[in-house]
Amino acid sequence: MRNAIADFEPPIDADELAGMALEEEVESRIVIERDWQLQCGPFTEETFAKLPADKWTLLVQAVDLWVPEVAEILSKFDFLPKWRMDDIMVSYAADGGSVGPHFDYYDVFLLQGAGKRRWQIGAESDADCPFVPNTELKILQNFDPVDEWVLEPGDMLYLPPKVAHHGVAIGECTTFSVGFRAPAVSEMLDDLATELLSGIALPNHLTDPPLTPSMANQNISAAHLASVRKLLKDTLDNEKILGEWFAQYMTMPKYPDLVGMTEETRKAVLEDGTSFTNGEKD
Ligand SMILES: [Mn+2]
Repeated sequence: MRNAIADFEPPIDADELAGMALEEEVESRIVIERDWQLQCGPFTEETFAKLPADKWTLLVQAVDLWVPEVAEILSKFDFLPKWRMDDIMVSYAADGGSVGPHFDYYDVFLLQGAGKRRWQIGAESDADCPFVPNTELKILQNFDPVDEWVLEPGDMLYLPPKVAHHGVAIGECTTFSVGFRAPAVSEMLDDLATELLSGIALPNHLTDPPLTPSMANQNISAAHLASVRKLLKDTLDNEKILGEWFAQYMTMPKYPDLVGMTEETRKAVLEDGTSFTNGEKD
């Protein structure tokens, strides 16, 4: 989207971003292309003094929670439910800086701040794609660009989940990444189970399918699996349990321990009018 935000003036610059990365409460990372090194903040002045001249990136998570002018950008996304949004990550890249070709599991709007960045996109990818060895970063070993755009201040690229992408700074630049929440099913089931254990009485337990004498010596049969599946499905089919858990889950603050400092507020309302704030029923 060319000129998604006309006359966009980035509400935070590289120096301010680097300043944030010195703070203990702020989640930040530096990626250096040489050997694809990943360093995690908080950083010191010395960290920045030792960086190479080019090809590195500083990424600061949830800048919207610390800088009201950055949070203001979220008002441009009011065509989407607020509880779907995760945070605005702001990155600064030195000339040629990138975090390597990769894919994410979440939707993201990439809003160009200062300077220019060339974005290339590739095929839809998943965890089975080969990654570059010897780095913690999940960088795609094979990346074949199928399209590319050079983004200038105020331009925006929307990326659906799993689309391989590679953004390389042309000169110094900053990028504002408006990312969605996309929890994995394992994370959701873990949280749902914890929620169920902590309160709601569920009188349902596993029972047998109709048994026959021969089943005593059988392996786990499809009929047994069907019983398990039905029990789990019946639990998920409970609209109240699922709805209230989900609303709590999606309104959990990104940094629960810092709510007093960041004033992070996440809200969602169910169709029956029950409202939730920061993981609690109002
Ligand atoms: Mn990405």
